[in-house]
Amino acid sequence: MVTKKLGMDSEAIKKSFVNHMKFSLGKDKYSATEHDSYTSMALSTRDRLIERWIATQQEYYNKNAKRVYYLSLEFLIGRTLGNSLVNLDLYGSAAQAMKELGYSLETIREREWDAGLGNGGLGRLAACFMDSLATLELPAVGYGIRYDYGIFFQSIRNGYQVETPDNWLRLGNVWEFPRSEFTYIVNFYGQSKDYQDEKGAWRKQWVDTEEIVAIGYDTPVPGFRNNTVNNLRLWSAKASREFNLEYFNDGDYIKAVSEKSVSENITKVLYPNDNIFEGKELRLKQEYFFVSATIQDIMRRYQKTYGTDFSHFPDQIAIQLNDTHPAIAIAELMRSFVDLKKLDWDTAWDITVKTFGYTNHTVLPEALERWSVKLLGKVLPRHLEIIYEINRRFLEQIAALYPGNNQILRDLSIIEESPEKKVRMANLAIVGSHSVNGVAALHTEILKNHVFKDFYTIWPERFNNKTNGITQRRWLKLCNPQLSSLISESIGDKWTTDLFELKKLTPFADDPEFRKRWMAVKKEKKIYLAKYIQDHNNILVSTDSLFDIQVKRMHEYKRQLLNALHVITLYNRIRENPSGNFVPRTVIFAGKAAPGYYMAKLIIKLITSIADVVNSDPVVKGRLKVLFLRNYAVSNAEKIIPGADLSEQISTAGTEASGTGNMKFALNGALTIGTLDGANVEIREEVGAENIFIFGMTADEVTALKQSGYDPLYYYYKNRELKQLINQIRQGLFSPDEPDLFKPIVDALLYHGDTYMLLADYESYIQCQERVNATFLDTDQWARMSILNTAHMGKFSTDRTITEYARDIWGIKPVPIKI
Ligand code: D6G
Repeated sequence: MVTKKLGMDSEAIKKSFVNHMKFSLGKDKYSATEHDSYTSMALSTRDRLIERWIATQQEYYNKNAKRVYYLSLEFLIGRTLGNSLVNLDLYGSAAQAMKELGYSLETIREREWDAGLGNGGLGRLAACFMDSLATLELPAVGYGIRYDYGIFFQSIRNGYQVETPDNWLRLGNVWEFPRSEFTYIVNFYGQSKDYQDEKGAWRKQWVDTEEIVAIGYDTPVPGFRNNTVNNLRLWSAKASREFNLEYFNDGDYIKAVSEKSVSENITKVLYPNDNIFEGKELRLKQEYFFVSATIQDIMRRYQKTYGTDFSHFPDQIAIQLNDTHPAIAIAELMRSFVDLKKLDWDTAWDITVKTFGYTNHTVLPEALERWSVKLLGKVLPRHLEIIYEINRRFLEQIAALYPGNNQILRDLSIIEESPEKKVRMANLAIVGSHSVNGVAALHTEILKNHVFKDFYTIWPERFNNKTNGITQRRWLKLCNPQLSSLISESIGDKWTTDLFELKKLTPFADDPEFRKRWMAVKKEKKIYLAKYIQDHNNILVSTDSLFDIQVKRMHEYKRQLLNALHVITLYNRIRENPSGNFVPRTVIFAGKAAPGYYMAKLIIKLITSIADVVNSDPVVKGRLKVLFLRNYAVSNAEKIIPGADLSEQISTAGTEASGTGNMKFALNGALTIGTLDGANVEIREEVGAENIFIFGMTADEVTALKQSGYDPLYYYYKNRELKQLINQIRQGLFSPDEPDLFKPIVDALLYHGDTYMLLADYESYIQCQERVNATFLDTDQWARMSILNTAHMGKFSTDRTITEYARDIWGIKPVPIKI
């Protein structure tokens, strides 16, 4: 029997919707809740994904195509309904269908809870990559963890961040399919033992382990306007049946069953750290758990075709490590080949290195994963042995290259000797991969010339740059339909799959009529954002003011504090000259702080305290407003970013690997104020220095100043306004009930070395903000710059990024899907 393809018109969608309401949910118009309407709409959309999904997966087997496996501990997906509708080209008919049934698609979409399975940029990048892989018809599978609890929900109480758990699955998740047939046993603890195999050879065996079962949950990921639907497979932990037999035998049934939940804890919660390494045992278990299940799954798929002939492995399989979080996969693949498949070490190692690629995401020393040898040896004893063997062979090579040079051996070694023995996961990842890439040009240069300098000297061919990107389907078409329509009306809609098309907007910057329409759309998005702020944060803002926005994770290196210092400067200036002319500003912050990151949380409190003082001062009324929006997430980013006039990208040069928020803002026509850090450097190259506000030290100047002895007090005494505002913080102007509250912040700046050099960049930042004000007053000029920013964002599509990965690192080709 041949089933017919499901209809894509509004009539067909109405039918699906009504059917799902009745037969999938068992509801009628009397009992249906808003969430039921969301679910019915989502299921109707899902039906249309499934046909393409099955066809895609079949075709990959038929064509025996090489696939890339993208291993990431985070996939920050956000909502899926709107995105699926856009990619299926179904949004219009779905909206129509809902209208005819008396619903609003926009309202329905608001019912969907974000899949917050990530912290920030790294996780969102993985989600954008999945979108581009499918759009480019590339055979890919994403592998990760299905956390029961994603990134915490942030509320603000008394100005402080308060975390509550994000039980995102409580109402179910229509987008996932549990695949109980893809279950694997994952082992932990135990010991490594020698034994003689049937041929008399001595081998290693990992025994006396604790077993946990991994179950795969599949989520379809559609490409844009094609038939490709790739697979995202996320693992969930289940206790194995045998696990507590001993207790059963002892008759302690209750203990056996309750211990079950302990092993299921592995996939319970996402670690809420962004750019901070916390060497916790449970985290190590998460990393190994998902890696082990993934490698077994990849092996199963490979062996379906090739059995025990592993010679085709690197021609069939590319594995990309999204940071070092999955880097234990290198040892696991070696274990699988050598211990389980009985390959000799050299053959196994050759395949392994050809298979893996490693993406580095940060140069911050506190973010680099260094597992204690003791812990790794306890949890994964056999892997520790393998890592030692990899290291032994590697250092032998190095010693031959650099006879007598112990320093280089110490620097390159996978094992750090003192003060405590640690496994450097980045070193393991580099040694075990044929490709190492940074995520922006500047970042890759820093890797080559500083962080991994010696590795670069011995293996220059391994290093390459892949500047990050964003998917324009979510970050323009879906989140800003108004600007999308204006653009498509003017230059057609090819930009949806070829972002370089946007450069056709360039001549429109000189068209006064177009500029007017452009700014009218901007205004509409500001009004929409203002309404969101009013509804969710209960604050009224003026849409005539300059919307100055910094939204991202809270981290000292990102320097939200520098932005706050600018706010105080503006406040003081208005207070000192109440009748002066000031460009009205609304300064908007949002972002989560890691729950254990004391300084980041104190900075949130400082910002909310400044907001309390500024927003209630009648002198500044109508000229300055400050707000901290709670719970920054993908779904509200889609509302916040299109409403921005100014995008704050002000990290200390040399600290932010790339940034992707910077790209999202510029794509939506915001102007950037930023340092020459991460991808800002390339954004400036693309939009032209005259269309971006750059300030502060370069990465080289930062290094030089650090080396020559940086003295923050020098800047404090030199700049009157800076001194004044630091004194105000110190004296409790923003914390009258607790004057010493922000002393740790002042101390960090003045007496503990001001690690991120805010004081050195302060003056240049303030002057740059003055240029922003002057430009904002010239509406025509601002509009021109805004259009030119959007026009020159072509490079920053993940379509470009992924094309480069596929060509340079993975060696994979598109597989078009016909149905
Ligand atoms: C998805 C869709 C399903 C397909 C499966 C393939 O769940 O139709 O059978 O992927 O999984 P693998 O065989 O590639 O693991």
